[in-house]
Amino acid sequence: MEVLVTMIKVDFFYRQLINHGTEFFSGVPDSLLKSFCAWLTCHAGKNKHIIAVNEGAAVGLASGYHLATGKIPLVYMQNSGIGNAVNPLLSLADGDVYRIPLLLLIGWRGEAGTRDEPQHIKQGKVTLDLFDAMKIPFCVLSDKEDEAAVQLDEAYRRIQKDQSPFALIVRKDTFAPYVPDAVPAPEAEMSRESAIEEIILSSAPEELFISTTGMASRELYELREKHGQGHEKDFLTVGSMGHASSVALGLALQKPELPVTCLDGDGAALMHLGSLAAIGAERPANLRHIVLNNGAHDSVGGQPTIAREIDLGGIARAAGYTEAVTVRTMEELKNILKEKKLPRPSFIEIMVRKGNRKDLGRPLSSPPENKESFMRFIAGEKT
Ligand SMILES: Cc1ncc(C[n+]2csc(CCOP(=O)(O)OP(=O)(O)O)c2C)c(N)n1
Repeated sequence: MEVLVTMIKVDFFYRQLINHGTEFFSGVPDSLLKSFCAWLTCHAGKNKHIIAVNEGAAVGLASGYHLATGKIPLVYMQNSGIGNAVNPLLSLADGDVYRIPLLLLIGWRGEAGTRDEPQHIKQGKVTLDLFDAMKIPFCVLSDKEDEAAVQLDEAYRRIQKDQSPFALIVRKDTFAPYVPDAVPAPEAEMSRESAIEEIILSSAPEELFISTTGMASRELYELREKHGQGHEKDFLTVGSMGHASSVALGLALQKPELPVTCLDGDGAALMHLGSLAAIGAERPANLRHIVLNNGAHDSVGGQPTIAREIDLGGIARAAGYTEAVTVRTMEELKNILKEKKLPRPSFIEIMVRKGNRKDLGRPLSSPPENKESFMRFIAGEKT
């Protein structure tokens, strides 16, 4: 029997939004919203689509847009980002405060009954409960265009009536694929994986690694396998985007005798850029912060970040890191890594290109197993 697969086309959905008067969009990309994000990047126009550094900032940007225009903006995010948005949703946009009308579009990773990564399971289970608790009305977006159109009518009716947010929750495969014309990607000589390989192969045997969410942690895991090394020196921060550097700082301060490297992404570093200031102020002499800058949210579809337009090294230097360098070629990277005297806390920005190996796997150990072997290694016990 033929199974009929229904999906919403993003141009249809976008037209519905425009017809309801929504023409400003801000958010942090999500793999489930990949086609919608790609459509916005190509069609929303200048100053009408801002990829925000974090989900709370997206609510702020949308609120500012509303103050300027009186119109209803849309804020999109993965459900992992709800936590970042809770404060401005409840203390700025909420009906009990400034009453900012907003349409929220939430990618529902980890929905019960779907297979997903460990970091999405709990978030998926509590997603609807979180909106209930925030008393933000919501519905799960239908994958049928006629039903979705009715849901949108109702959502806008509620937003207009309450002058406050309404959320559309988006299941996996709700939006049909949309592949935009090739968007020029920032050029770079190195891949992220080859940079990570060079870093781990040139590091001291006792160097501890705190790696960021997404592909970087998966590549680090597979590279350890490839080189027959164990995983006990690596803490893979599989969720908690933007907090790997804080985990590294917390660890480095308590274990000054151990060298610690944070392997960060540019999107993740931007998400909680204030953490650079915390590292600069604490100045742990054992911490090295490496940002793999591909100018993109590569792990969720390659949407652009602003990291290639700003001077991350300059920010780190101004924050108080002892040394900050940017490297563009493998030769430069090798030189820097061999330069034992690069005093810590050091900041190394590595320009890498977008993309990953097609057969890249996922860690086989669970987060608790990862944590336990990491802690045993630090405690000096045999793993
Ligand atoms: C708070 C939060 N928002 C959004 C996401 C979805 N997400 C997972 S990985 C990722 C992109 C990370 O980009 P970057 O740090 O630049 O690393 P890259 O994927 O490019 O290697 C995003 C947006 C998330 N996991 N958590």
